[in-house]
Amino acid sequence: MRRTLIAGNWKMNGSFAANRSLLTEIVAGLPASSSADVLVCAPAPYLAQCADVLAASPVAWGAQDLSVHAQGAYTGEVSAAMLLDCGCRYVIVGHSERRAYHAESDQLVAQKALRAVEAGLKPVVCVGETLEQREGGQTNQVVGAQLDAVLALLTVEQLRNIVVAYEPVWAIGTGKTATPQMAQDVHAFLRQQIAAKDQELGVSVQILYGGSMKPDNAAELLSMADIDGGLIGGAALKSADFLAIVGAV
Ligand code: 3PY
Repeated sequence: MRRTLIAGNWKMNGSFAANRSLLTEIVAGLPASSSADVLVCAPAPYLAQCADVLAASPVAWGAQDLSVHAQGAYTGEVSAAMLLDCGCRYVIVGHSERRAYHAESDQLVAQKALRAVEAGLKPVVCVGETLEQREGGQTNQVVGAQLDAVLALLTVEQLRNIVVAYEPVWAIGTGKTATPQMAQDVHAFLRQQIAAKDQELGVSVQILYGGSMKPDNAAELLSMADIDGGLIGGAALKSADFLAIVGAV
């Protein structure tokens, strides 16, 4: 049975003071009997703070991106080894904001996913279509190609350590959410694609939904058969909202 993962993507938000309150409130408010795994993905300068505040808690922390290079003369980049040094277990790769604003291709995202698993990190591989692509009937083709690049580069053994996140671009930061059935249809398609690579992987890989998941739509989205959790944007910055989503599991 797949576990549910509720992951916060803080994006480029936070400060030492604000993070301390947010993290402390999340830890204090976690439902005692929750069956969900909880993760926060913080900006790189705050990962050591996450390690400090969360070390004795059940909340995991991770990064929002990593370098495709292992080390060396890559000014501004953060390596997988550095993320591990900060205690990260997960790293987001291929978020649509990186694909759109930093021209990350499907191939680069796949290489980053490979770099992450080789180092012992779990990549949360984001896929998603734009509004234009959805309206043009290209959703499966687009997310299929994004996922395929990862499925082609990683071995079945390595793929056991990935998480997939379906985030329709038109639902990110817009307040618009895919209906549970729209999301389920894409999740089922992605799962089929993973199963075509390896039947058992199709059963075991977690597929999260992202794109304006909020307390008032989380329970319905999370009740769908192939939705194994959420990658939460804005609502991850407010402890009450984030905890309400964890509580919806
Ligand atoms: C959002 O929900 O806005 C996200 O992009 C989560 O990654």
